[in-house]
Amino acid sequence: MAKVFIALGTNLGDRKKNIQDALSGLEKIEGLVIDKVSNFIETEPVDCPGPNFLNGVIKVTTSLSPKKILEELFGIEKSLGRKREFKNAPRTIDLDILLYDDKIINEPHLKVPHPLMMRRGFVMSPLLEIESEIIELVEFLFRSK
Ligand code: PH2
Ligand code: MG
Ligand code: MG
Repeated sequence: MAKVFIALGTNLGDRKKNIQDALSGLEKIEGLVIDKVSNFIETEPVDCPGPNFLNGVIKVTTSLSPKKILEELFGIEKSLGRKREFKNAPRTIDLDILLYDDKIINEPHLKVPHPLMMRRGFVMSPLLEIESEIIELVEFLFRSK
């Protein structure tokens, strides 16, 4: 079973409902169990225009491959009506894989650990809230890249 951290972000529509809907979508994925859910924090948009976000992080245990998780996340984004009009356009929900065990993955549509995670307070703050010890792995992975 793999230990995976997923970031959630929303800045369009009813943000609290979007988070709830995304979490219930995640709960329904077969072969994936949610272990921890951070608080959701109000954050100002970083590197994009638009309204403020709600951001949080969850920890899951899963038997699914990184690719399969990515597909499932994409399906939930789609079911919540996400449109990709331009890069970093306001979104009902964005679901990003942050970490998948201690794997380093460098594929065109899948980069793990998430390349920008360490630079983003809206990711690191909820991540460290739920699992402060993970910082050592994160630093190790970024040194190894
Ligand atoms: N996501 C981005 C770009 N900028 N800013 C905040 N505050 N929260 C996000 O989730 C976010 C962002 C790209 O996915
Ligand atoms: Mg994304
Ligand atoms: Mg993102």
